[in-house]
Amino acid sequence: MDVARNPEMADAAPTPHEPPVIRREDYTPFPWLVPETRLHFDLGLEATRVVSKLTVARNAKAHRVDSIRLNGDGAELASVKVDGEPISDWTMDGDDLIVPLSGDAHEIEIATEIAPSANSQLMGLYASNGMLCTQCEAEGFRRITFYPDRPDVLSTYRVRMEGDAQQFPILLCNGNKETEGALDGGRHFAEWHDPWPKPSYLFAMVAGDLVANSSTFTTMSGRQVELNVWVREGDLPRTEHAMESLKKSMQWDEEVFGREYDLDLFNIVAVSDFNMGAMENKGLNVFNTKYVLADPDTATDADFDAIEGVIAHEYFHNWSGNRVTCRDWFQLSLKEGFTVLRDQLFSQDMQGEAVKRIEDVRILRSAQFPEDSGPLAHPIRPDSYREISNFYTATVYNKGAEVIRMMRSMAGPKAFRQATDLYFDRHDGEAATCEDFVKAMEDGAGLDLSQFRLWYSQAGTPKVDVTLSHEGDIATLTLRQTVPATPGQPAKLPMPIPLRIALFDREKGTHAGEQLIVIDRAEKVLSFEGFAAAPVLSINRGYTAPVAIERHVPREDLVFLAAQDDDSFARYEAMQELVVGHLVAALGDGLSDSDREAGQEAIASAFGAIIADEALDDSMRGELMMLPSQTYLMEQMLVADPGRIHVERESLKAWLGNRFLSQLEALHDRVSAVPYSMESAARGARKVKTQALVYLAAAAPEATAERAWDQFNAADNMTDRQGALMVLAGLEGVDRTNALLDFYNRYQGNELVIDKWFTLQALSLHPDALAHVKALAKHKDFTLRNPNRVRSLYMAFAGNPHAFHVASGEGYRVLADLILALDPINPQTAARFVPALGRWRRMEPGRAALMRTELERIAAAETLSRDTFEQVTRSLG
Ligand code: B3K
Ligand code: ZN
Repeated sequence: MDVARNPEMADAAPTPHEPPVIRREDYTPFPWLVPETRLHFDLGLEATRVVSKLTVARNAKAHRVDSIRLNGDGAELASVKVDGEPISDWTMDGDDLIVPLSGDAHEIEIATEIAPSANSQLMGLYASNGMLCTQCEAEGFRRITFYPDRPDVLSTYRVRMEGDAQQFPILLCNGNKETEGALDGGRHFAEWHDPWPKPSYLFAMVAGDLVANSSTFTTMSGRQVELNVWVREGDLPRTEHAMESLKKSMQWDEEVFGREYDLDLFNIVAVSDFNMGAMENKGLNVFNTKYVLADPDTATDADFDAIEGVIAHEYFHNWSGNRVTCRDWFQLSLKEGFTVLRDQLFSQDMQGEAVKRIEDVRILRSAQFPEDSGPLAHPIRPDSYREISNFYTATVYNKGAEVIRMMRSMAGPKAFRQATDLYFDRHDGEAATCEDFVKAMEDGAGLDLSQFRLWYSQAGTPKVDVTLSHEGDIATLTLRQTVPATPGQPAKLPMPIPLRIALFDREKGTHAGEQLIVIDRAEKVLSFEGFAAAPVLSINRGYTAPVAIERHVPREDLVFLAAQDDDSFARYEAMQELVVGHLVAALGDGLSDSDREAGQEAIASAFGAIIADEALDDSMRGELMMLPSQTYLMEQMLVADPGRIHVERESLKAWLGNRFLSQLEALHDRVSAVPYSMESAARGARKVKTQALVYLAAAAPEATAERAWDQFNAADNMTDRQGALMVLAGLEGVDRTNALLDFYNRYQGNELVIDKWFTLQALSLHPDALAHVKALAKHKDFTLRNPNRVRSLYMAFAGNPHAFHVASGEGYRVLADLILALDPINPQTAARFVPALGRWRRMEPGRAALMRTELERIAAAETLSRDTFEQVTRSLG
């Protein structure tokens, strides 16, 4: 919906009409039940006609109203009938259709016409590469027909699709196909029935020229399920990994959560134009091609893992989301937080627990922490919104998963499983709330979560201040928590924070076992006897709580933990802290030469141990070698100067590269000799290969350009090729140009790989990265119509501090121009770029002012979508 300025206010300051605020506390049940929905589609790319028939009956649990509100958004209304008779006393309230109803049960028939080809928002029914597909979550169904488009209205759907048999040979919908057949004039039809009542956001339909990778899965009760991964013809050879991932997910959900699939058919369709990763529509998941298509030549190891994770996520929604859905959109984390946790646990089992945990925490810190400390901070269960699409956030998803993970840590896996069983039993077929989930956790796992519920209502990343003192044979641990103020929430209460800890004997290098402590007050003091010497504290092992730990310990303790903690996460964490502590000190008041040297030497000692440790597998070595991201470093500082952070971080990289030049070269040589396979050892080798190259490039750019060029040419897989190109893209010289050209020519026409080509340049360390981004925006392959392409260039750019944050403010201008140009085309995707500018308060004053100026320029635009309006006003607020 576009928000136009009120013409009567022409003389006053231009204030766009404000879209209304929707509040959680205003929830009321819908006055009507809709037991059955029948839809008839006459499909066409330019025009599709829709007839919907709803049986409705009064909801005894709601107030009586003598009309029904059917939400709409842009569909052209052709006719309205009630109980078979055309009526004319319907009215419009904004976009909604109000139909008067006096009896207790009726049949409503609505005819609409929509234009899929003109739908650039990619919400509702739209065209992509000549096929038709849908995206209805959160409020897209109302763009197809007028309907009670809210998640607490559950209905069973019968759908008839009719269309040209040549243009749309494959007709897919939710549930099971009941009949199909030919019609006159080269047309055909299919009729689908989904026996499971569902809200409209889970409706899906696809019509197009597709081919399938087909297989079967037999469930634990012996049901044979037909599985299909539908793609465009040329893409079929790249679907096997998706199919295998689906089967593994189905098996795992039975084994670990006792959840069985409930239809005879499970379809996945890959589409190129998609606003996000994928969508869990009942029995018909629609996926971004990025999360389906893979082979070693075109997808990296990380791509393979992401596909496995997203396929699992969408499949797991069949229970956590579809069988038990959300009462209203404020409860989004009920399905998303829980499903993210489920996909994380699955991937831990598939790929290895330690590395997956590190990766998930890295995502939390780089995406969620900045959100939680900025103007867009919100609790995992928000209290209000203007546009729900803006709340599919790292907070709702990733922090939501962490909150459930904490309950699991406190309960233990067995009791947690009892609680999830109870939750599914109790709420199957219902639209539930976060409170229902917590209650099931309490009843099923025997926990008292009264105070823990604060995690659902309070925003902000808690900080835990840790001090360990030692006297006699007693070690005393003092833990103090504070939850920072966030917009609308100035004062906070202490929350229960579960932390797994261990105390190491620093001489022996061992500990007497770990324990879980829960800080449930502002301050907690714990004493531990039997320590003749001060122990080394390992805390938040496995990252049991999504908090920021601030510990006051000697640097040698961090070196000790980085070199030998038996908890892999804690080892990684110690290394990160060592580096963060050093860089933050250097960026503060500066370091004396001796302090700088001491800091660097401590890092070198841990880094040296990591590259030499033969007991470490390469996959973990690769993780431990990674420096904290610049975004995370910015987050550690009250006021950040991105230019200085970049210089300090790069110089530490170069220093380490120089210091360990020969070891890193030897390491690169060793892992380069490992042949390609998907085995974990070979994957680890590839990770280390590019990591080694990164340090070498910082230390010795010219020699490394040659090494990277060799890696690029020798590569028989995308991981090595992309790794080498990433390094080359940051260097000057002919190898850079040649590699970029070679890569482009080799993969021209492969959308997903060309996306990588855009990303590598936008993310590069090259001093002219900003100029490259501007040039790439004019490249013939660039388009604002495809969200993957837009993100491949501009998300990468916004995540590249040295390009985005150039002191002149030009980077901010480039991003604001993009937002303004994209907003009228695809508001949901446009609004996703606003948070990058919203960080202005945490920047040094010069950049802060420039960022604000750009936000104000966007706010002053003639028309703005509800999505962008909300993000910009909150960011300025
Ligand atoms: N549930 C969808 C997300 C829909 C986003 C709508 N703006 C994908 C997922 O989380 O599985
Ligand atoms: Zn999800």
